[in-house]
Amino acid sequence: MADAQKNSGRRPWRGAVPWIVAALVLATVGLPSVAALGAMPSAPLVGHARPLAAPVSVAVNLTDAPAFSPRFLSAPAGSNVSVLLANRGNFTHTFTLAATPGARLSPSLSPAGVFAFFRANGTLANVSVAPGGQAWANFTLNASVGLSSFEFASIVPYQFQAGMWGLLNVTSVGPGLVMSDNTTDQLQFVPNVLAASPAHYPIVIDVLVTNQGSFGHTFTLAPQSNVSLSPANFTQYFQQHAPLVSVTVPSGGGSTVWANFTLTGPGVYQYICEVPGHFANGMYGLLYAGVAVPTPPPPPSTALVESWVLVGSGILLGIGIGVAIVASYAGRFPRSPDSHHGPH
Ligand SMILES: [Cu+2]
Repeated sequence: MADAQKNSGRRPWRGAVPWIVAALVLATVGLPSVAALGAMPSAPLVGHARPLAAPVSVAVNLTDAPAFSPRFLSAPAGSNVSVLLANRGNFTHTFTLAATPGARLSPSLSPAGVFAFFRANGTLANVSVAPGGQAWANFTLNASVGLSSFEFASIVPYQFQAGMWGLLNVTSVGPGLVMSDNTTDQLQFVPNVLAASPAHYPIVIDVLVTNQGSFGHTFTLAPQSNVSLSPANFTQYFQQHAPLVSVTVPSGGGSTVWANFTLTGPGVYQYICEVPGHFANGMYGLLYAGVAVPTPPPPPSTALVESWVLVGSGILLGIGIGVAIVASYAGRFPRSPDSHHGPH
């Protein structure tokens, strides 16, 4: 009889269990995801740049022959090249690399002529290495350099004349960073946010623009960062500041064009479509180079979801507690033997 009393006193609680469990489940499952939603921006569609050419690292010995060993180096266009220079001799040598592709030193040049050559053609690297020492020559091969070769030499007098020269051959053509964008007949760029995080400047960026609609467009990029163009002023602006790139996106679905340009520094660069009326319709985008894409505030719908989850779990918890109170209150009273058949 005591056991039966205990059981009947505990059993009424069971009615509350599903409600409390439901409330807990909603709270534990719903709230974290709502919290995540709240923290997460309504992510704009962002096109991200990706590197194409992997960094290249090579080692070159500088000897008293005098010579570079190896004499011929290779790297793809659009790559960062690091050359570890080790001077194995007893004389100072330099690794002086011409910046002009295809420019070749004439074997008959005097020491002064060698200096003049590098002054005229510029240098991608000019590193002097003491006897027994090591040094790095770091430089970037422009992505749009094309298949070519860059000559390097030691500019210590008479070392070039004695044979201390070599060639860096560009083995493949490729952009530094590539990304893609699309144009639509709704007169929009999709995405209208491009993000690039170049490891260095200048950086060549090649954007493949694909026409998803039938109208023709242009991809025209402002040469200055943080300039806010308007449909009223862009024509005058571009007359005074030549676009970094301006290409025509041919009409017809699926047609593509590459917009290739070189950025000299980080910033937010605006690009627009110059076809009359398109920019006014909102056909522009922003390229964030080395600058974080701003995160917009969470949309109102997130707040709605959040409040409903809170209210919902509160209601369920309230029902559960109510059922538990009623059940425990009812459980204190002895029942008539036929009470479980329901009220008459
Ligand atoms: Cu357009």
